[in-house]
Order: sequence, then structure tokens, then C-alpha cells
Amino acid sequence: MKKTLKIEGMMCNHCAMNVEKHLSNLDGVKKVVVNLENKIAEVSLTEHIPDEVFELLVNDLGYELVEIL
Ligand SMILES: [Cu+2]
Repeated sequence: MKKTLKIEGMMCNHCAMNVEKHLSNLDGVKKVVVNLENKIAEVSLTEHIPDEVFELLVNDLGYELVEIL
């Protein structure tokens, strides 16, 4: 299972690594690849995670989760 998160507000590599680290720590997340230029995080899942969980996490970090594909 894969989800693509569109995230606004990541300005630098530090932001990307921050998002990557926190998403990776979620139960059920196998792998995270953040693309700073395209403002997306690709998340590979081993189990279903509700969209709200991603929304809360990203927003708490100070970025904006715009869309989940
Ligand atoms: Cu930054």
C-alpha cells in the first residue's frame, strides 16, 4: 500500500528529514521518501493508517498537509 502526501511548507533539507523521520516512526509505515522539490512524501504502508493521522502529524510539525493521493 502506498500513499502520496502533498505537503506545503517544507523549505529545506532539514524540513524534509524532519517530516521523513516522524512519518517513519508511525506504526504501519514501512518506508518514507520525501521529495522536497515536488513537495511530496511517498509513504509505503504495511497496514491501513487513517488520513487524519497523517494530517495531525504533519500539521503538528508546522507544515500543511494539502492532499493525500
Ligand atoms: Cu527547513
